[in-house]
Amino acid sequence: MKFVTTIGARSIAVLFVSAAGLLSQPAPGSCGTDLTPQFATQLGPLSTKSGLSKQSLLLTNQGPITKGTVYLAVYGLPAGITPIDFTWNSGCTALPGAYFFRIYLGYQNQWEANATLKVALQFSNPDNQPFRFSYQVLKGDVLPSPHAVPGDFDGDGLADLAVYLPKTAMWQFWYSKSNAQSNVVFGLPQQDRFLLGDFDGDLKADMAVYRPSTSTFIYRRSSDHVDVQIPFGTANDIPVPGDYDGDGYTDIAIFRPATAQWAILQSSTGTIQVLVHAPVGPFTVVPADYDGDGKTDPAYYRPDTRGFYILQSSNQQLRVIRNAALIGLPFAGDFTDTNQSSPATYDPNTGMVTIITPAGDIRQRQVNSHQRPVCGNTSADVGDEFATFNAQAANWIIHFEMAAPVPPPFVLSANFGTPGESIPLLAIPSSLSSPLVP
Ligand SMILES: [Ca+2]
Ligand SMILES: [Ca+2]
Ligand SMILES: [Ca+2]
Ligand SMILES: [Ca+2]
Repeated sequence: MKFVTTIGARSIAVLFVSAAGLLSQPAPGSCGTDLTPQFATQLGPLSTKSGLSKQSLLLTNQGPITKGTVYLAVYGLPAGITPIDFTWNSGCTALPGAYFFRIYLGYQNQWEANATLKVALQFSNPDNQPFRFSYQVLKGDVLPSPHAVPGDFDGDGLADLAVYLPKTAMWQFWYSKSNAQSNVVFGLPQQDRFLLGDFDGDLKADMAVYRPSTSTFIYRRSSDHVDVQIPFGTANDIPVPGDYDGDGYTDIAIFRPATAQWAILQSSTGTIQVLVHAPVGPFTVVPADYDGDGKTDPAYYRPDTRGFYILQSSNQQLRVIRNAALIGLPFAGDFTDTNQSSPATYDPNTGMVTIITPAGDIRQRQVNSHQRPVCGNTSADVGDEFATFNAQAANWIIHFEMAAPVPPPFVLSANFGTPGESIPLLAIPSSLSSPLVP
């Protein structure tokens, strides 16, 4: 991404980015269930040119329909050969040195019987040496699923600068991968509220809105550009999409304040899960993955107690994080590069940002007051950055390394959006369509 103005050395790093944001680590020791005997494999020829090797595999499912994330584990590579675009390095002991490639199974996340999929592999091969490798087809039932980086519409692992114009339902994008910009109208002007999510699980954000008049979720699948409408819930529900079942596909979900119910349409099963997580008094919903298990946790913030109330998906226990400094607009982001969200607030009156790290440490930054807060992963590291958006000027200021005890001077400034009309897509907390409920 090329920014209009750059301040500080970090701008160089931003121009050389990778899909590092997609990396996550599997649980040690677990490699998933071996499905290799179920699949017939046809290996394409290995071609090497200028230090880059390519080989394709055709995998045919000779068994029953397989639902859920499937990986190709590649191992036994000679020294000097490194796969490109893999999902993660192996942390499993059964396949030492294995690289995992996620096989995208479409918006339904299933592999039909007798269906064939092609997996195209690329390797860095500086010496142009001939080589072979071993592989396994693995069901990812004990592995975490990769997730799209929120706000990453072109799938390069970095959030794109993007805004929504409520007056015209116009979406404006500045893609980090190509540096191109585009405008798309999606939704109904003045009515629909934009949402964030990757509903078809292709690791690209989808344009999505919630239509309060009909309680309908509408999204455009980035994988095939088909629009999907799903009525869910009733009037006065708050849309809270997230990946609550952890399969890498965003789930349609609502929070119903009257009954304290979180109703989640689980993408992995198609069934509705209802959780009760009750706020008392004024609150804002702030679902995120606070315990780092790859599943969104229902959560809310209470300004009266300055606390985050998190229903942890890993153990179904309530965790309360309170701190007198948690004042203003609540949000959550992975500021410690641990795939774990930290509770945070931005006080529009003072410009103070407060973060409580997973270790319980407090981090504070003084930034501009009276801005729209934004949070997303715009740089090549794993975690999120905090940014402010000036609506009048359509100016972004991105602050790096929020988790460091001492703030380093890494700041980027960019002008993007339509001055006076834009809401940044990663805006907090309007991305959840959740104004403070008195
Ligand atoms: Ca991107
Ligand atoms: Ca998508
Ligand atoms: Ca899901
Ligand atoms: Ca979680």
